[in-house]
Amino acid sequence: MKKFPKGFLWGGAVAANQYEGGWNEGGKGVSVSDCARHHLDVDVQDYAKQNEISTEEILKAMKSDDTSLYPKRHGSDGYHHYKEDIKLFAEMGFKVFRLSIAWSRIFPNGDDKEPNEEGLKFYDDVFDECHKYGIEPLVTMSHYEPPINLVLNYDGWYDREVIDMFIKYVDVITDRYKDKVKYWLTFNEVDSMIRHPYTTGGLVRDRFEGKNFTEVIFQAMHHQFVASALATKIAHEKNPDCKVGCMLTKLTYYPYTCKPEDVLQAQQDMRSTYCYSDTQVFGEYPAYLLTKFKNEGLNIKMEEHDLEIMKKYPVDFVSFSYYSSSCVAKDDAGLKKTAANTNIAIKNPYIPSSDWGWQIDPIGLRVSLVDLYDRYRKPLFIVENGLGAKDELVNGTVDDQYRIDYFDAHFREMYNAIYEDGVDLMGYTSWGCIDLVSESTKQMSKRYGFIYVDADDLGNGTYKRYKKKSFDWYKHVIETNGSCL
Ligand code: BGP
Repeated sequence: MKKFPKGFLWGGAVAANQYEGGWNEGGKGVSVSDCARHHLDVDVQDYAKQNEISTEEILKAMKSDDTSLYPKRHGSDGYHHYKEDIKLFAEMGFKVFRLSIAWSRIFPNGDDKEPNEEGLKFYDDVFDECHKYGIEPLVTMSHYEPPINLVLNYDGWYDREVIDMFIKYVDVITDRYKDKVKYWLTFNEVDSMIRHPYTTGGLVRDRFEGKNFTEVIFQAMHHQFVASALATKIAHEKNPDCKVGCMLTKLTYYPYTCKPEDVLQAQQDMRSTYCYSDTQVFGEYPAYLLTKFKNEGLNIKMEEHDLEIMKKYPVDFVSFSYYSSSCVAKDDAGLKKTAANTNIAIKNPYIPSSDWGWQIDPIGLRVSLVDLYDRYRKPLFIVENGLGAKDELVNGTVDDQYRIDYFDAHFREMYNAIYEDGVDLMGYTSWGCIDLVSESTKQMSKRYGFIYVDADDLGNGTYKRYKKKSFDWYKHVIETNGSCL
């Protein structure tokens, strides 16, 4: 195989709320994710339900010290291990490390007058550590981390005031790190407001009684679109050479059969996931979304300059997460559903599934890359992809050949997309390059990493790090810039 393009950014990704731990250290405030409860008793199929939370539950969580019930509070204990971890990433040859800044480390309550210097200093140290090894940080400004105060004393992202608070936070971080961070992402999986409004938007259903909750969700999303455009503007003002991207969940739908009704259904479902990135790339709402607002009677309040701001400051590149593809049919009664994060997905009989029922489809990654590039003609960045599996530590390592096979197949399709389809792909960061707490299950046992972290689902363990078999394999891929595949 030829090498991947010169300068291709190989690396890995984490998010503060799943990796850092140290939830109440260094002056950090409580975030929505710190209150997200362990759901040992809930099947992953009930993903949507897991993400519903009540005000009462939040108040209970705030008083609780039980980190086994709230395992994201431990994460992988990256707050105390980041130097060791970045050294391991450097050993693998990472060119880029994607992480998020926890908003509540910088502004513990979101509405504080002054930022928390200890939090700012923490990320200074993290970025310095990356640069020590020539690793470029790729920073998500918001990855399911609004301070809980914005939920309890405001209405989360439904509240227009939250835009100003977020912009103040963005102003502080883009100024402080202008010489250390070249790549920014505004909101992780901006479309996920639909699937988990609490973690994405700080929206708690029981606080909106009497209101149309779909309208609440789209209002909050509108505020994030405006905030994303303003964040792009500010980041460019602080450092004209920096690049700012949007980040979407790349859900790829195939029609279950060639029945025209199924084809239409798949097209409509694809459209309903693209419409959010369309807004951030083209700087305007697509006709599809405006029609939906009209047809469903959703009255989204927009201020005079909102649309102008969105148009003026679109993103520079398009990043996305890709885990699986799925099928849809017009009439899906009786068809087997997948365990993907959506209730419209039907099991595809031609492809295998992960331990969690997420269907594994490397060709779907190529399909996604081509679709996105043809649609946007902007550089693409795969910022999440990987296999969540039940790893077993034996004699200080994990024989995760299944993970190597997964990556190998996906990398080949990236190669094809670049060299056969002409896609401009900037880089690739595998999700959870070091084991961390899963977003959907809130469990450590759904592992993605090249590095094993000794901790269980209840947060017990030594938190010692161990290299898995895939560690050396990925190292070799990066060393040869993909030509060993
Ligand atoms: C994405 C999120 C990540 C991550 C990933 C894997 O949607 O951006 O935060 O968790 O999915 O999902 P899970 O952890 O549920 O396996």
